[in-house]
Amino acid sequence: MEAPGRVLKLDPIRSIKKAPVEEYFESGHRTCQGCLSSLPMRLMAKAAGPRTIVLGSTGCMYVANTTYMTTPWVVPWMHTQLGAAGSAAVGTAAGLKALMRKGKIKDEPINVIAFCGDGGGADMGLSAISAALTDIEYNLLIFLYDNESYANTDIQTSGQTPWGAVTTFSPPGKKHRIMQRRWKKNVPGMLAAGHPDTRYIASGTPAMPVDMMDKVRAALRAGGPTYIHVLDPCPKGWHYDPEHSVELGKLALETGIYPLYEIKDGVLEFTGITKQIATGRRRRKPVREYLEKQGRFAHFKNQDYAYFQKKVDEMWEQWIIPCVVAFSYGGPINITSAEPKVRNKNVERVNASWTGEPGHAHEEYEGVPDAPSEPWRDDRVDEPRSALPSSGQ
Ligand SMILES: Cc1ncc(C[n+]2csc(CCOP(=O)(O)OP(=O)(O)O)c2C)c(N)n1
Ligand code: SF4
Repeated sequence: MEAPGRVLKLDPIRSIKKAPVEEYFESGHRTCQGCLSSLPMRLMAKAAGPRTIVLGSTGCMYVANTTYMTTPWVVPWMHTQLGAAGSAAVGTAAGLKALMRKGKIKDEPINVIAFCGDGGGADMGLSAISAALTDIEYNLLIFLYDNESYANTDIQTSGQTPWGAVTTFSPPGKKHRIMQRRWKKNVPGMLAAGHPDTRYIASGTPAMPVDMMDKVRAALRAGGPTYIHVLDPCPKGWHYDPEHSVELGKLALETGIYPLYEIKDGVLEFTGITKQIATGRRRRKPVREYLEKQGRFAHFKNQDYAYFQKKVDEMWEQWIIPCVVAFSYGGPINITSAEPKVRNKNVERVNASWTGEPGHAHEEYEGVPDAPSEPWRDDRVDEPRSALPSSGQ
């Protein structure tokens, strides 16, 4: 399918040597040491190049990047209201198109990228992103950087905060060890399922920079409204030493908690470490390896690790497309035994490479009691917590 308008010629970035050396998100910002939300800004701008307009929703990536009279942005950048990434992207793309049609500016392809945090994109701005993804006549990319909290306003719980994590809104207390009882929303899966005309939706992480930059270019080449979700470890909110940011991003993939994939014209393909797991070439690590490196899970007991593991195992073993589409087969129509034409093409594609042996880590948990279905029903602790876990900062 052709892009709805002209798009810039952006070659795939398959290795770090293919990445441009020029920077369009420079030094001069004030993000925390080890911030893996500023790295995707840098990589995204590098991949998109100079003919790009960036719009930024309120959050760490706005506030820390706009100290009075300074900014790290080399490309044109504009602040947009929290929750308005989708609307700002459509408005800008439509405005550019109108100005070009009227001959007021040169008619040329220009990338429009609107970024937002998980608070701005997965919660407040979700409806505007959804609307933007149905406006198929405009070329734009919505880039959600997910640090799993409202970080800028002191680490509040968002729809992307993992189950059980400590935030300022969910501290473990005398009566309840687990205060954040919601499982993380599956935003890219939800957007892909509900917006079949969107030509490109992907997940990434700056811990895998080549994969992430390649996906930015693929989205911009595809044209139309597109969406990329990136997982960004945040030393301040996740309570770990900043030197471990990249390691944590990789562990999120290696444990299978966060999958990497792209959906091009409705066809899904896993990428990187997730592809290796899905095709049986790599075993998933126990989720405990990822969780226990972060102070926000320091209050976890064995039953909490076991519950988390159980939920991730379910994602891999019971979802119609592992880790992506949260339905299982069942009901009056038995899809597994139906003719292939009844299935959707994504399922066909995945089944072709899916071994059914995800290599999950049950055996690593021998001796741990079975995870209760709702562990917080029995989560009383005797002692009050004296302090938040050490952050190493
Ligand atoms: C409508 C509105 N409500 C609240 C705020 C206060 N506010 C500023 S940044 C922010 C958190 C944004 O969180 P997120 O989008 O996840 O980005 P992060 O800070 O994590 O980078 C909030 C609540 C605001 N600016 N506008
Ligand atoms: S609070 Fe987190 S997301 Fe915000 S600047 Fe610091 S490390 Fe980055």
